[in-house]
Amino acid sequence: MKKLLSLVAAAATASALAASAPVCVNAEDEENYLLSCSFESGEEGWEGRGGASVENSSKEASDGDHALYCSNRGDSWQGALYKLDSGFKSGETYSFSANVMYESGKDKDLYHFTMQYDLGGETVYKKIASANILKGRWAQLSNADFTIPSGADDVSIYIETEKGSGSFYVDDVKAASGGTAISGAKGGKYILGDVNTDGDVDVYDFVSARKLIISQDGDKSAPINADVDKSTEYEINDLVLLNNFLLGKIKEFPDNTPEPTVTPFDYEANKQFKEAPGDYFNACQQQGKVTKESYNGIRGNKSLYVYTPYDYDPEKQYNIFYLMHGGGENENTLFFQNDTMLQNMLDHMIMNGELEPLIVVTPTFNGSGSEAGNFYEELRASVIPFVEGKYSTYAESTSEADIKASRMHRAYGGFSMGSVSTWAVFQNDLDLVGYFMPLSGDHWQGSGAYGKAKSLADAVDKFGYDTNQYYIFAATGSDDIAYPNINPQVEEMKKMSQFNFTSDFSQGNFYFMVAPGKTHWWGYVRHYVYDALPYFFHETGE
Ligand code: FER
Repeated sequence: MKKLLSLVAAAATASALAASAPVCVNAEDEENYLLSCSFESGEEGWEGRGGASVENSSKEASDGDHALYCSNRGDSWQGALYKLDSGFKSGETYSFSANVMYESGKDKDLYHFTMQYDLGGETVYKKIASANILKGRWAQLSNADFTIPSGADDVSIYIETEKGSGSFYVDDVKAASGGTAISGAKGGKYILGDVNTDGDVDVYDFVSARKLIISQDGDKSAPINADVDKSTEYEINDLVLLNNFLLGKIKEFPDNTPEPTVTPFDYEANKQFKEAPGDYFNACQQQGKVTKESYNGIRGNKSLYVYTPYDYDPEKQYNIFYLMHGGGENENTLFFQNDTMLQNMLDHMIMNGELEPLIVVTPTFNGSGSEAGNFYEELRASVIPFVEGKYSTYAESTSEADIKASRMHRAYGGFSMGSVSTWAVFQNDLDLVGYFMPLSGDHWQGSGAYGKAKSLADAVDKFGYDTNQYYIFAATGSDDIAYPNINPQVEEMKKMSQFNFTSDFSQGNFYFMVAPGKTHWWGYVRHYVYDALPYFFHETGE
């Protein structure tokens, strides 16, 4: 009864309200809200947009005990949506507010509170409010003067992100008549100098900043708001700059952002098999070069091939990908066989901007004493030092320290027995390699699916890496003879905290792509390389 009364009162005071109240308005609401979603009693009419899921959650809340949790997002525009009812009139101005929070991924992320409507036969998307919000902090997205354009029909509001597909929480979504100040979460936004993250830059931030400098782990615990010069580290210079800013000696902070060593990438969270265009296997007008090299390593004299991209410049640094052949094949397989023609594919991908120029090496596990399962020893002792001493990669020298320091610019993959060698490289050389592409082959260490997965997880723990410091893009065909071997291993890995399953590597580190109907053949597998390789080398591991 109380609920009904408050709705009636709200309808009486706000002229723009329709007879039927929105699902969200409930008994606790103050009377001047046209909409108020507290999520204390379910999803309250909200739905997933474009395939995302929404559910009521009691894990987090900006107010009360519940919030709306939005997950299973495949893309940045998939989010949480609410259809406004006819109480909201086109041509009228409203005040909108929503609190948003996310728990994992980047330190800050750009969120949008967006309106969607039909106008003159077209769907229009218009940002109500946007903010760069800090990970783990509730932040308010609000706009007190937002006009729904005249003629707009079928109006919805939703929360989305600029990039990525991470999960987030929404709480306390409110609307009132235009000009109404709606209070929401305070602070929680990326504002340079807002060290205590309360939403203002003032002397209290200087007090917090000074405390952080004095404390032992100040650099680690400082919010990114304290790194006012964007150097990626919080240090004395930031404190001095904040002081000068507060005293009015400087009007803005200098930008000391370091030169990026990786490029950003718009990952798909659920990457599906896609064949390379047919002409990618014909000769390209901008050709790289394939050079045969011989080296004398721990398993004797052997050959390998090195692909250098079109316009290779030894003064520049290149990412490097070691790609291993399967059983009964050799170092020639990848570049000189009709069902591979990898050079042409790489040339086209690079020419068309799908892949940054990189070096690709095809070694072999053939040779006396050498086999797929122990190639990791030769990779460490002989192959990487030989190749990267001669070609320009991110390794500053061939010392083990410099090879380790450049591991996020190094990938290893392989097909069939080459995939067996890839899992072994993961288990034994994780300190040298950051990205892995096992194709149509399982791990041959550990017993049973669980044992295989466990031996990989144990390796992670032994080396001591965090989940943002190694990435696996595995693939095979649904009709591949190796599928029944890999799939159970993948299912066990998914249950382990070391592996977070998604192809959005800004959110997780492990993916398994299954190509419908494909069998155990390079003619298919080369397309997995086409799909997976662009996903590598975009994470810093920091
Ligand atoms: C597998 C891993 C490797 C697999 C086959 C191989 C059938 C290689 C076989 C060969 O080269 O003979 O999971 O599944």
